[in-house]
Amino acid sequence: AAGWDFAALEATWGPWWAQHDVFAPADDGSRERRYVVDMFPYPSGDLHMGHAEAFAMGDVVARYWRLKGYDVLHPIGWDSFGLPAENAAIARNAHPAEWTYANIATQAASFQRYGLSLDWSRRLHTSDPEYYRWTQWLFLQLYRRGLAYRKNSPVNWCPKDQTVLANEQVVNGACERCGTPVTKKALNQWYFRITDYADRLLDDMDQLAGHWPERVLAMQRNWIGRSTGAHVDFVIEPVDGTAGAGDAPAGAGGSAVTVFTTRPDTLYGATFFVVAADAELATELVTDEHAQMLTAYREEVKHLSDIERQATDRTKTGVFLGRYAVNPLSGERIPVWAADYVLADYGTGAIMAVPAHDQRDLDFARTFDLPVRAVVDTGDEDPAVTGIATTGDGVLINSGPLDGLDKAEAIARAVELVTAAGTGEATVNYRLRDWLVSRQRFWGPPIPIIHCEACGEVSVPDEALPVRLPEDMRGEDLAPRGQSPLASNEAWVRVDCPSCGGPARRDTDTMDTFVDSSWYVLRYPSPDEAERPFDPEAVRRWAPVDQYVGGVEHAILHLLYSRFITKVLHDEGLLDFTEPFRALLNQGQVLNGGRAMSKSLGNGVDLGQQLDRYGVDAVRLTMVFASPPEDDVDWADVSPAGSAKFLARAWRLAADVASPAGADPATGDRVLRTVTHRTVADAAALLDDHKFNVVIARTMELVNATRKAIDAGPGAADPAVREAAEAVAILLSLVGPYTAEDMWHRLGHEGPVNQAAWPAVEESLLVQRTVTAVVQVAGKVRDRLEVPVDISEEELRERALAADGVTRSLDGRGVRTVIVRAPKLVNIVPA
Ligand code: ANZ
Ligand code: ZN
Repeated sequence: AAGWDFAALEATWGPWWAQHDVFAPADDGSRERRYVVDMFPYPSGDLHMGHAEAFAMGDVVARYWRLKGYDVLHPIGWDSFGLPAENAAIARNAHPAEWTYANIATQAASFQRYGLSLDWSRRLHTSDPEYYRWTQWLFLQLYRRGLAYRKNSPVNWCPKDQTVLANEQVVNGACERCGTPVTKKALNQWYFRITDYADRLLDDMDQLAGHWPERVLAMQRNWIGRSTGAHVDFVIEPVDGTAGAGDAPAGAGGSAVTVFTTRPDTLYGATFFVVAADAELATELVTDEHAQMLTAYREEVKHLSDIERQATDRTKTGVFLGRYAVNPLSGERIPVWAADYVLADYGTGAIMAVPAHDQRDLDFARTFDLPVRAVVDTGDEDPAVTGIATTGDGVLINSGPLDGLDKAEAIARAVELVTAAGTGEATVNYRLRDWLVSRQRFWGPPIPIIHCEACGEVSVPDEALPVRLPEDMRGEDLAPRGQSPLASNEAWVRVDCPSCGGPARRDTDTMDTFVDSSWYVLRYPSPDEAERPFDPEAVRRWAPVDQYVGGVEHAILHLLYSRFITKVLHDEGLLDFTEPFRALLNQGQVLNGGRAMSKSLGNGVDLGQQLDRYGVDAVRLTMVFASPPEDDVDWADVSPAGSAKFLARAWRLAADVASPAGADPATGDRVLRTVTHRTVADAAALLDDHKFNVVIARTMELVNATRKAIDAGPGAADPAVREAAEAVAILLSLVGPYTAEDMWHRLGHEGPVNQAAWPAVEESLLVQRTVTAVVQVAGKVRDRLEVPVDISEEELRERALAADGVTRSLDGRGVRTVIVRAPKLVNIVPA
C-alpha cells in the first residue's frame, strides 16, 4: 500500500459514510439509548477552531457509546436567528435569510468534512417556519399559564444594537454582543416569569451535582441568588407643617416603606435609611425643598452601570430627602437618603442602613457624617473608629429585647417581634429577575400576540401559527430605530382580531434567540413532527440528553433558560423529566500564543487551512490530545504535524498485518496481548472519566508496542499483532475517523469501524505478574526493581539506568557496557 494519505482517505470514507447512513440511530428499542448533543452553532461565517474543539469532544463520547453498544442519537442543528444576520442584511441590502442559509450551507459542508458522527436527517434551523412555529406555540403556553406577561419598566438598552438586553446579556455593564455600555430605558416589554421557578432551579441542581461542572452550578446558584431574611416596614413621617400634597409619601397617611434585610438582628443599629436614587420611591419621598437636589443627582446616576454603582472603592454619593423613617422596634427616627449604591430592582429598593455591620453603609456614614452604632459585640474594635464594619457572630448589645442573644437567636427573635407587631415578616429574596424575552429587532420569531382596542391582548390561535416574518423586507427596512422594524410594515401589522374580528395590530417585537434554543433538544427526537412541537413518546425514548457539550459562557444564559423551559413543559404534562441535560461537559477554549484568538490580536488560526494542511484526523487528534477536555488548548504549543506522523504510523500497522482475519489471538504473543488488553481496559475507564487525552497517549503506546512486535518481535503474521492493530483502529476511531475507517477495512472488515464492538477484555491478561530485578554496578548490588515478568530487555535496561541507586553509584561517570538478563538481572560496567 502507498503511504497514509489523508486527502485520499477523506475522499474515500466521507462519501461512504453518507451513502451508508452509518450514524443514524436504529431507534428500534433493540439497544439501550444514549443522547449526545453539542450546543448547536450560530451560523456566523464558517466553522472556527472553537467549533472544531467542542465538536471533536462531543464526537468522542458519541462514538465511544456506539462502540459500547448503545443506540446513539447525535444530531445537529443551527441557532439561526439573531442580530448578526440582521446587521449583515442591512449592510448588504439583503434579507437576513440569505446570509443565514448561505452560512449554514458552508458550515454544514465543513461539519461533513470534519467527519462527525452526526445524524444529518434530523437537522433543524431555528429560523425555519416549521421550527419557529413551535417557539411561538411555546410562548403561548407560557402566556396561558400566566408565565409570559408585559410590563413597562426600565430595561437594559444597547444604544448600538438599538434593542433591549436580558440581565444575563449585560456583562460588566456592557452589551454582551458588541461591548457598548448599556443604558436604562423605560419600555413596555415581554417577560417570562422565571422567578416563579427560582426555588426549583436551585433545588433541582441536586440532580446535576457530580455530572455538571461545579463551576457552572456555582454560577447558576449565585445568579439565582437566594437570600433569606426579612421584610421590615418603616413608617415614613409626614413633613412637619409643610405636608402639602406633593410631600405626602406614597399611599399617604404616614405610610410605610418596606426594606429587605438579611440581618434583622441589627435593627437597633440602623442609623439611617436609604432608597435607590433611581427608584420611583425616591421621587415620592423627597420633600419639595430637596427635590432639585434629587433630580440633579439622578442625572448623575443614570450613566452608571450596576457594577459601578456597587463598586466598593468608589466614594459614596447620595442626597438627603428631607424626611425621617421610624424604626418599628426602637421607635427611633432616622433620616431618609437616596443613594446609588442601593439598587432599584433588588429587594424592595430600600434599605435600613446599619453602618457598624455593613461596609457599604459604613462608607456612606463616614462620607456624610452619620452616626455609627455597634449592636453586635463581635470582639473586634469599634467600627466607628476603625472604619471597618464587623460582620461576624457575637452578642447583641444596645438592642433592647435582643440584648444578650447571639446573632442567629437575635435574627429569629427580631423576626418574631416584627411579625407580632405586624410590621414585618420572614422572607426569601432572589437576585434572579424575570427573563426579558422581547427584542426590537427583525430576525426572530414574532411574538404571537395581537393587540385589539376592544379585546386587549389576544393570542394568535394555534392554527394560525406560525406568524411568519415578512419576506419583502431587506436592507434599510431592517435598520434599528428604537422600535421593531416590523412596526413600519403596515401590511404585516394590520390584522383582524381573532376574538372580535375588529381591526387590530400584531405585536411587532420578536423573541430573544435564547427562547429558540431553550427547547431545541426536544425537537431532534421527532424533527418532522407537524402537529406538535415534539412527539412526547419520541422525547421519552431519547431525552433528557445524556451528554451535553458546550462552552462555559452559557452557564447562566442558555443553560438556565433551558432548565426553566423544561420545567414549564413538565408542568404542562408534556415531559416526564425536569432537567434537560443529565451531564454537561465544558470544553476549554482554543488559544494561540496563550491568548484567545481575536482579530485585534491578529492571532487567529483558520480551521480550513489547518484541515487542508494536516488533514481532519490530525486536527481532531491534536485538539483532543492537547489537554483534558475542560482545559484550554494553546495552538502555539501543539503539533498537528506530529499528530499526522502518529496517524501515519498507526495506519501502517493495519497495512502490515499479515495474519488472516479471524485468526485466534490466543495463540499470539502474550507480551503484546497484555499491552493490548490493558490499554483497552484502561481506555474504557478513562473515557468514562472524560480523560480523552490520556486515552490517546495510551493508544500511542499501543502503536509503539505493536510496531515493535512486527519489526523486532514475533512478526507481522502473529495473530496478537492483528488483535493489537484492530484495537488501535477502534480506539483511534474516536478522534481519527478517516484513518481508523481505512485501517478497519484493510484489516478485512466490511462494516463501519464505529459499528465494531468495543473489544472484549480478557481479565487473565490483566493480571500483573512481576519479579524483582537486581541491578548491579561493577558487580555490586545497587538497587532492586519490581518489573513485569515479560519486561523487554530494552525496557529493563532503561529502567535500570534510571534507578536511584545506580545514578548515585555512578555519580556522573559514564557507562561502558550494560549486561541485561531480563527479567531478573542487570549489570552495569562504568567507564
Ligand atoms: C441591614 C443590614 C445589616 C444588611 C447588616 C446587611 C448587613 P444579599 O445578601 O445580597 O441578599 N440590600 C438590600 N436591598 C438592597 C438593594 N436594593 N441594594 C443594595 N443593597 C441592598 O444582601 C442583602 C443585604 O443587602 C440587605 O441586608 C441590605 O442590607 C442590603 F449588618 O440590611 B442589609
Ligand atoms: Zn378584539
